[in-house]
Amino acid sequence: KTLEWYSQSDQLPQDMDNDKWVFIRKSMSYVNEMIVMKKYNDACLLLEKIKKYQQKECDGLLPADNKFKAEKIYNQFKEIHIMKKEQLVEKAYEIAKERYAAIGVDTDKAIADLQKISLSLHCWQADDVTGFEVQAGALSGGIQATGNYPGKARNIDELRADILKAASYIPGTHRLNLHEIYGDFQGKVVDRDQVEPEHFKSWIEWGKEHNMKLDFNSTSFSHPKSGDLSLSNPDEGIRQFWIEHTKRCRAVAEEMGKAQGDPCIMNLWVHDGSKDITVNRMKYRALLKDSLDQIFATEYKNMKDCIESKVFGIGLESYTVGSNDFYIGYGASRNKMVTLDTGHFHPTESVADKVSSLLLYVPELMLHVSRPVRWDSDHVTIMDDPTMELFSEIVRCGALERVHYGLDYFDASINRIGAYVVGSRAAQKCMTRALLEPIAKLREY
Ligand code: RNT
Ligand code: ZN
Repeated sequence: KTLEWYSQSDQLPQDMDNDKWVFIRKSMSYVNEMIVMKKYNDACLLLEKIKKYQQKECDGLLPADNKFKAEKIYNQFKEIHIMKKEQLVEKAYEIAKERYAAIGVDTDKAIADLQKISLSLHCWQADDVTGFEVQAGALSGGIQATGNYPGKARNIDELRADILKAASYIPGTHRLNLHEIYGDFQGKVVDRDQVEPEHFKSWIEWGKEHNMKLDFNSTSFSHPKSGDLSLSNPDEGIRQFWIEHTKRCRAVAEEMGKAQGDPCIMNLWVHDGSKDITVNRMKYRALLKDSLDQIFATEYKNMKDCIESKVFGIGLESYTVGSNDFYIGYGASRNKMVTLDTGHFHPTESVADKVSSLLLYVPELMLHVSRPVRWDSDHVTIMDDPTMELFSEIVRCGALERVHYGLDYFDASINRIGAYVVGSRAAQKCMTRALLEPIAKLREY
């Protein structure tokens, strides 16, 4: 059996009898009229009659009662849609809170913990790691930003504007991670061994004004003296040049930390390595170790050092002086913070697994959250398994406050401000998920 269903505006069959025709054409208009006249009782009575009529005419083919109920519930749902977005979020949150509480997770605490986490936004996504040196050369040191999407920041003002724009889309309070080549050099040639805190004065002021604390990095790449070896260079003149540079960078970081009343974290990564096989692995590492000891001889109160290893760079594939083993040994023996760049390990190596081991031997960890695709390609961070696992491990280790959360990627093929926003929010989502894990419950099993 089939049922033909006509609405008021449908073309009705020629042979339909008159009563039915009048009913279909007019009944809903009467209902409307009564509603307009505020005769709600009459409208209800009429609707009741329509229902009876439909039941009589349809010969048992009306949809089942619970289908009607379902539709009514669905309609309420539509009302919810019109509710203010905020109310909707709050309602959903209340429901989630109850469900999480049932498995021992305090969602209010998770949110409070998340609020405390500042990301250190890397300044170099805005301009493909170019910086503001007057004498700037091409990007070197085995790293590459590929793509030519329009909108690359061309100067300090554009870069600052981009960072602020990005930050406006990222909930929370965040830090800015500067590289030495991003100094405010005022059109002057300032070589790397000449850098002074004054070149970062305007950054310090800018940071204060915008409530962004600063972190810092020495810059070994994109310089005529970079070559393949900087702090491990057997040429004593070149090695001392980079030692001087790095010492001065620590002094800059100290000033930043002092001005912001919070330690400035200074990362030390050098690209040193060789394209082909070397028989001098020990020699270069001994030189790097000695350089680091010279650099770190001065103790500072307002800055903290961290050291970053790597597997290989482009053009430096066969040997990396600052390998993972090298810096773990150095960090553990000198009580230095170690930087874990998620792109600096073998593709199937779990960075998450390193957190607990390292935290037993080094004071703190710095993260360079990135997304390697086949190599250290520095794609924008997304909410993927390795990143989720990394953040989960930090939470499971109870180490939220012993970790600093830097980002490190540079994708020039997409909107650069979007890259900051997507990567930062993805990192925050990974952290949210990590904070919501029912750890106590899982540990019962
Ligand atoms: C390079 C390192 C390093 C750089 C920045 C620009 O492989 O990850 O941290 O990305 O210093
Ligand atoms: Zn890095």
